[in-house]
Amino acid sequence: MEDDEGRAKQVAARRGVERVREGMRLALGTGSTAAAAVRAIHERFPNGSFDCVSSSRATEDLARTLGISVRPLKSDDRFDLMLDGADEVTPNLDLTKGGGGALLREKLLARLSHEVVIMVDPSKLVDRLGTKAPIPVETVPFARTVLAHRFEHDGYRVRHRLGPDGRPYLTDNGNEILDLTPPRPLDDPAATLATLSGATGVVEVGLFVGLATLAIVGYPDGRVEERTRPA
Ligand code: A5P
Repeated sequence: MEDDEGRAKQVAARRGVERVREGMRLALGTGSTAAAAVRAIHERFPNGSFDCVSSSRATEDLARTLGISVRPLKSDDRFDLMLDGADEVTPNLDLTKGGGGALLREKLLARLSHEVVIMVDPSKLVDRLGTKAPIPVETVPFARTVLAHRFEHDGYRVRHRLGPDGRPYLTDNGNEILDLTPPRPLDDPAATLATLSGATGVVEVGLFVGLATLAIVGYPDGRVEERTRPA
């Protein structure tokens, strides 16, 4: 990550990792910024011991390569801290997530985490969700065509996510993803989330409303801004 965006993500990730303490129960997110955070954890605590669960195989593989052990989720799990990226962040700390396809596991881990710290570069800041990034909707494969038709009818531009090989992208849960571009940015993301989630065959929606506790915005020149949710 050598460009401005990459530098900004590194800056945000390093600041996020300043919140990590030895022995913490950590939920690890997915994507390039979350990966930068995992590398920064390794740099800061080369022999550190943590209790980690990951939101994706990709992050799990990276952590293990660095000697950070990752275990499966347990029924009564709670995490001190989740470190993750996002595709969009509003002033309210509502998020669009799932550009990396890990939305379901990310949302579950965020719900189980005391602190959910989102690290981004400034390109992710928006006034309203649905401005820059599509809304990823994870669907069971059987329902995908029906859901695509329905969402198009509801006014969304719908793109069926494909993998690099041109075949349907499959999540770690074996599901497919529809990326929805709304006709206009969302005035009420909670309402949109409720409507999309209610469609039969939808597994999870990449709108994260009221889950983030802190957003860290890194800039390529090393500056950092921290944003909390307005009271
Ligand atoms: C993964 O599914 C996503 O939610 C990522 O957190 C999001 O796409 C941000 O990714 P980058 O950190 O790579 O920009």
